[in-house]
Parts: sequence; C-alpha cells; structure tokens
Amino acid sequence: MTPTTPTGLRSHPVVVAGLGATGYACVSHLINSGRTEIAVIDSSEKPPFAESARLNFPQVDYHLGVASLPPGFWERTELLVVSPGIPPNDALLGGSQSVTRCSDIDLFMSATSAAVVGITGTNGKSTATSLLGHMLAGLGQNVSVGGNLGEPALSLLDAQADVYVLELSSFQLEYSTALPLTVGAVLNVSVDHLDRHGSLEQYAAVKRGIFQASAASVFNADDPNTVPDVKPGGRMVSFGTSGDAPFRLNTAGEFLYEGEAFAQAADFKLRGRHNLLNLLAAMAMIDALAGVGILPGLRPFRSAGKRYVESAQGYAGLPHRCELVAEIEGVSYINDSKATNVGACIAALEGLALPTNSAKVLLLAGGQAKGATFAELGDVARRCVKKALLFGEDAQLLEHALEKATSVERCASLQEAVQRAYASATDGDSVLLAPACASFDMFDNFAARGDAFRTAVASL
Ligand code: UMA
Ligand code: ADP
Repeated sequence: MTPTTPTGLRSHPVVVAGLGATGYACVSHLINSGRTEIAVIDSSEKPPFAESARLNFPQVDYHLGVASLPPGFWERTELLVVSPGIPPNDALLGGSQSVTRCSDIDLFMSATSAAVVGITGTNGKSTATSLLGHMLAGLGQNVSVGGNLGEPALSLLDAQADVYVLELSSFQLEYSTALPLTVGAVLNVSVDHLDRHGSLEQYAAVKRGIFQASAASVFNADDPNTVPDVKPGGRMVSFGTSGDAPFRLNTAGEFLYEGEAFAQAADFKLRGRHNLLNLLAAMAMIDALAGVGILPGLRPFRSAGKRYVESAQGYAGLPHRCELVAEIEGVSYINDSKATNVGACIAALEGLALPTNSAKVLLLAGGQAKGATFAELGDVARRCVKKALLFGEDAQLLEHALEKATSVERCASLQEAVQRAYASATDGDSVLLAPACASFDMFDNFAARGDAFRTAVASL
C-alpha cells in the first residue's frame, strides 16, 4: 500500500489526472518503473479504466467522482501528469497551480533513448502518422506508431522499437515541456479547438511548441502558422506547393525534390490533394530523420528518394477519412467522419469536387462546433455543394454560414440526412459525410458516426 505521511494522510508525490487510456498507461508505466506512491483523480465516478486499474494496481490511491479532494492533497504532490482531455482550468485541477504539470509524452520521452518523430497539425495527423510508420517499416526500420492516434505513447514502449512515430494533439502539447524529439512536425494549422485554446494564435503557438527542443523540424511552407522560430543548429525541412520548399507538389500533381520531379499523384493509392501533401510531408520527415543520423540504414532523400516513393505506394489510408463506402445508381457515398473541423471539411470538398467546379456534392454536416463559426465554408460550398443536409447541436451555426451559398435542409438525424441526400442525388453526384464538427452530441466518437453513416447507406 501507499505509505502514509506523519499526519496519517497517504503520501503521493505523483498524481495522475484522468483514468482513460492515457491515465491507465501512465499508472502502469509509473508502477513498472518502480514508483509506488501514486494517486489518481478523475471527475467521473466510473472512468473507463477504473475497474482494470483497481484490479491491476490496488496500491494506488484513487479519488474518483469526488466533489473535492482531501485537505492538503496538493501539498503532498510533486508532479501532476494530466490526461489531454482535461482542460487546464478544470475544477478537478483546482488548487494544483503550484504543482509541476506534465504530459504522458514527457514520461515517454524520459523513458526512451530511441528516435522519436512527433507529428502535430490541425488535419492529417493520423494519416501522416500511420503513413510514416508504414514507410519506415518499408524502409527496413523497427518502428512503432501511436499517441493521439489511439494507443497511448507509453503503451508502445514494450515494442522496444528503434523509432517511434507519435501523433501529438494540441491537448497533449499544452501539458508537455520542451520535448527532445528527433523530429517535430507541424502539418498545418486552421480553426479547431478554440473552445479550449481561446484563439487561433494561442492554438498555433501550442502546436509550434513541438519544435522547442526537437533536433530537426518539419513545417509547411504554405502555412506561416507552422513555421518554427529559427533555431541555431536545428535542421529544418519544409514541404508545400509554392516558394522554395525542397519538397514540393505542383498544380499538375507532380512531386518535386529541389525542383526535380520524382513522382506523380497517380503513383500512389492515396487520393485527394490534401493526402498528396501528407505524402510529401512524410517524405520530408524521413529526410529530416535521416539527417539527424541516429538510425543506421536510413538514407537522405537525395540518395534514396526512389525507395521513399516505393515504401509509400501500398498505403491506402485509414477508415473514416475520405473513404468510399458505396456507389449506388451512379452516386458515390463517401465517409469522411474524421473531418471534425472546417479545414478538414474544405479539404474533402476540394479534393472531391473542385476539378469540375460544379455543384455535385451533397454535404452531410453538423455536430459540435467547438467554437468555430464556419464562415470559411461558404465560398467553397457555393462552388461545389448542391445541397447541405445539416444535423446535430450546432446545425444552426452551419445553416447561418451556408444558407446564402447553397440549398440547406435541417435533419433530425444522420440517418435522415442520408435518406434525403439519396432522394436528391443524381448520376455523377457524391454524398459526402464531412461534418466539420465533433461527434459527441450524437455519437460516442467519430468512428461511431462513420459506422452509422455506413449502416444508413447500406440500408438505402
Ligand atoms: N476527465 C476528467 N475531467 C475532465 C475531462 C476528462 O476527469 O474535464 C476524465 C474522464 O472522466 C476520463 C478521462 O479523463 O476518465 C479521459 O481522459 P482523456 O479525455 O484525456 O482521454 P483518454 O482516454 O486518455 O484519450 C486520450 C485522447 N483523448 C483526448 O485528447 C480527448 C485520445 O485522443 C488519445 O487517442 C488517447 O489519449 C491516447 O493518446 C482522442 C481525441 O479525441 C482520439 N483526441 C482529440 C482530437 O484528436 O481532436 C485531441
Ligand atoms: P487528424 O488526425 O489530424 O484529425 P486525419 O488524418 O485523421 O487527421 O484526417 C482527418 C480529416 O482531415 C480527413 O478526413 C480529411 O478530410 C482532412 N485532412 C487530412 N489531411 C489533410 C491535410 N493535409 N490538410 C487538410 N485536411 C486534411
């Protein structure tokens, strides 16, 4: 059992806040590393991992669903490891202001000497992370992939990989100290999570925090919000569509390295211009990683570019990201449930419809806006949305942003939206679920929303 202090209170120099996937992985890691004096706090009485945690780690001091913590609780705490989903000003953390805070990613970085690539950005993180893992494995590296993608970083340590690829959210970065990553990358920044971060500027600054102590930095030359402050000695590699970025995509869908074409869009299975940029970013990250020189056998793009391309060719993307689920009577049904913000929704619309520049998309959108106003959506909707079918908590906000640009209908459910889209679609149209919102008002998560779309389409 956890020892008690002279006052009889249990001693717990380390407190883990949140007992979801992250919190459980943190407790497990701390205990495996020999820490015994740990407390766990959670505002829910029955957090997701409560049962397994109590069973496997009975020595931990649990405070679950309690209105207030015992007197003197924070005075007995030296380190507070916070799960990403808990906002910094949450009542659960009240009184802990003088305690040092960190993230599970800080614990992870202290526990490994392997190479680590950290990838953040508003959109494309999961795709770029899994794609990079796929490519590094294809290039013969012993690689393990996780983080915000799903498997908590600390749970990957058992794999004893030579290189880890971690998707990092702004929520994780907000609690992280300067992470000594081998490569840090910011793919893009657009409006998201403003309810948590307050403004786009603050959100972007948190994202760029990934570069603070990284040996090499990868950024998007088209997006000033991703550009790191110049670091003497730090290697920087950029990708983009314009300027003098070494890794470039031109309007014809050609990939260029230092001005010379080395591949074309048709060489890859991934579809959509945003995904071509994800491919380019992954190549830039491998080149940056090779430049740091800690992975024997990983060569820079200049000498091994052909192998980089080959390693990406078999990669077909993740479910719920611009995924074609059916073709019915000449109409494509596309599940982009992971488009949980405006930028992702626009990327999906542009990837699908802009080449024809005619209104051929029936857009299914809605859910929780997370502080967004959707103003940016009007212009692209005018060009390519035939009808918007809106549902969920913030449908009104979307209606306001879209009603002057395209025809709009409100629906009581996603299923109703699918049925009405089916009724309005004609040969050559696409029905696209790209909600531009979080799913939590109606579904457990984006995957459940994508599954519901699939089921509704199957029943047509
Ligand atoms: N909790 C509180 N108080 C709060 C909020 C939460 O006590 O105010 C408790 C909950 O009761 C619950 C626990 O905290 O028991 C959950 O912690 P969490 O929300 O941090 O979730 P985890 O299960 O630890 O999952 C997290 C990420 N979730 C979030 O950032 C919200 C997962 O990303 C990630 O896969 C996982 O760690 C492993 O690294 C999900 C996500 O939605 C996919 N991420 C956001 C996104 O991608 O937009 C950032
Ligand atoms: P994340 O993990 O950052 O949410 P995903 O790879 O899961 O990113 O993609 C989420 C959605 O974002 C996709 O469904 C797609 O619509 C959009 N998207 C993917 N890559 C990009 C990109 N590079 N730029 C803009 N939007 C993108």
